[in-house]
Amino acid sequence: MIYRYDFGTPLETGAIVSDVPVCSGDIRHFTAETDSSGPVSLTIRPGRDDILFGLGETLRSMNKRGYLYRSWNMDDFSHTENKHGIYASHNLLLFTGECGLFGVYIDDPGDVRWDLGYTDIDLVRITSVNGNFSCYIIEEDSLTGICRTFRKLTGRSYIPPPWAFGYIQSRWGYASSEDAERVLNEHRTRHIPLDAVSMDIDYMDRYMDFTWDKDKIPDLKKLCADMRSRHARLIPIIDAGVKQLDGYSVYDEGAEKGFFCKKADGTDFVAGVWPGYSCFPDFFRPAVRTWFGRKYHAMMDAGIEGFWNDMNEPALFYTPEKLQEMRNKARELLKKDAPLTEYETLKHIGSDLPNNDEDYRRFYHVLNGKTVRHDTVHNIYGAHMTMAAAEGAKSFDPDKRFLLFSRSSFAGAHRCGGVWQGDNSSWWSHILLNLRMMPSLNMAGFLYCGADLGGFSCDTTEDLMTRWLQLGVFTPLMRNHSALGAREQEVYRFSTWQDMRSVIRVRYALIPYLYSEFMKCALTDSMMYRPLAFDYPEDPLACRVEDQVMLGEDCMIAPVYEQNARGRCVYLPEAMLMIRFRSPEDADLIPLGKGHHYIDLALNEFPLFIRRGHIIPLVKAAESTDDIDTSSLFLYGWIEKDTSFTIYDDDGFTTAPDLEKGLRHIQVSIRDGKAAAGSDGLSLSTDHLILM
Ligand code: MIG
Repeated sequence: MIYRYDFGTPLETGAIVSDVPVCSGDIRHFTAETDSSGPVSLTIRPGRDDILFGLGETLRSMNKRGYLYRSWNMDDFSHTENKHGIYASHNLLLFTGECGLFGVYIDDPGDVRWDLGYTDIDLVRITSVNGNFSCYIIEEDSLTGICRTFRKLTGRSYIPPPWAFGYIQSRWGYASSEDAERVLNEHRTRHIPLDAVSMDIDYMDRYMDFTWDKDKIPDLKKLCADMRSRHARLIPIIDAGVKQLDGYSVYDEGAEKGFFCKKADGTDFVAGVWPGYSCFPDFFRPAVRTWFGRKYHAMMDAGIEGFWNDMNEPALFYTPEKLQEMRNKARELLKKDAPLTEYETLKHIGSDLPNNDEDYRRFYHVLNGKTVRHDTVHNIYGAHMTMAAAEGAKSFDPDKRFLLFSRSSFAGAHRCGGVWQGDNSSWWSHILLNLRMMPSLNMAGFLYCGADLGGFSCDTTEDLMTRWLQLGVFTPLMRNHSALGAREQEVYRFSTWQDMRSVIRVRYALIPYLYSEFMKCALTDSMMYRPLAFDYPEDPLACRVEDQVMLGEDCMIAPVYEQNARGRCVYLPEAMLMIRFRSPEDADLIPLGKGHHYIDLALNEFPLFIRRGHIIPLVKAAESTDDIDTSSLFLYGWIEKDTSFTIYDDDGFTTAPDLEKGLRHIQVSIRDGKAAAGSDGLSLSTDHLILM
């Protein structure tokens, strides 16, 4: 059941796709407090042990209890525990425990504060700073059910092409045809699987969107074709800001048509980002989205099939106004023989420049014909850039899937693309952060997601890279990305690259299964990654596990995330078969009972747990998704009686996938202590089934 309550004058966020009538009377579960100055708060006193899940892309634990979060999309490359939010706002929070079982979604495009027991451990206070929003209360009989209903409210998740499940190598600094080809060569000569190379901002001509530097990439079409012939693809980045430069067609057109965000005086708002002073497309207007979306066509014409959209919070390095203020203040300080404290002040003036709240109040959008100031709709900007890109893909070829992932997002963008988790660091704690964010992103509908494997900022280490890849095997987006200046971390740079290759090869052996699970989840509004509490709500130990996650219908994952650990403790909420992988061809099968286990895991080993009674198929590893042979399946599982399982497959192309048509049911029967499986046109190996 969904209940909707409106406060103030709600603004259209683009998140909601179904009509829910507005309820009158008191809001369920919460007490609403309105403040004449604008803010509206919803409060509730959950039981001390009640658990809160959700908030999508936020830091800290899966159980969000006990901290203060803020929905305010922010370009922040330091993902430390003291932060209240990062690039995205996913305003869905689930409650389970004495206070009941329900979800609350705050459809507010502006600043929202989530005091989840920070001020008072027993009090939850959700505050909309502007007080204009719709609140949806979702009641179902399970956490999974609440998330499914949320998806009914906000629409089906984005479906990527199957090659998006391949391994992607990226680095800030890749700029040219030679860079892309070198990376591909290094992988192919060593037989390290690879499906795509992603290009960062340096490929562009002076950081201008939709251009490419002809000295670095003389023939994009040829580059794409050459890479395709070697079963790989190129994924360029596109930033939100458009360089303000006369003669640059994207700028000229946008300025002439009035498509950029404006200041109060009607002139275009400009801020400095990578290209220098830039203008920001007003993505909320359908005409602007159509225009910007079509700009992607030139690269699609050349053969590009995937893009990543960045800097769309939008990130602002500085505005001319703020810069002037800083100059004035600095001049003041430098005039006199200032004491040291004033130099401290000087330092702060500088660090105040980027992403400044005052700058976010300096420009306006047109949303549904109404002029709105940016800060009141800040959190839906990036989502609308994703929508523009998705519309562009659709107008280019309505029957083809493109890979799109974005840094900033809001509910609604999950229909149009995936997300990556932004600028993490090469820290061990960020493996865990990667893991914990997957289920909460899934709750909000973002199924296609993943983090920069190996870590973006800081220098990675060989063991960190290995352990992180071992988690990346199970994330839909499996991309190794790092920052300019950080240690180079392509797999082939390391002495143990063969072990890392084995990890990636396990990924390729699992791709048909992962794709199948992903598609089943997308087509049934389910979650591919879930906290254990979603599947074992009656098991109090399972409900508090923060370092293991359920994967699809059949599996659980538990990565190693500590340096020098040679294994870890794992809690099994039921009996499971552990596959301890060293490579697809070299793995131990160990049946384990419910309870706590210490699992020995050398650096080149990592586990996958399959629920007893379930079967998953693996295939022979390949060097690209093009080369995967899905006609021979190797079945893994621990079963005691005849068992069936289903896998989904399709042409990977259609934008209208049909679940029923794509499902294949496979029956495994046990006769005289031996398993036999049959299915038309498939060769099935039962050698890896444990029977007892
Ligand atoms: O200000 O394009 O999150 O992945 O490498 C940094 C350069 C801009 C931030 C992205 C990161 C990317 C980087 N970008």
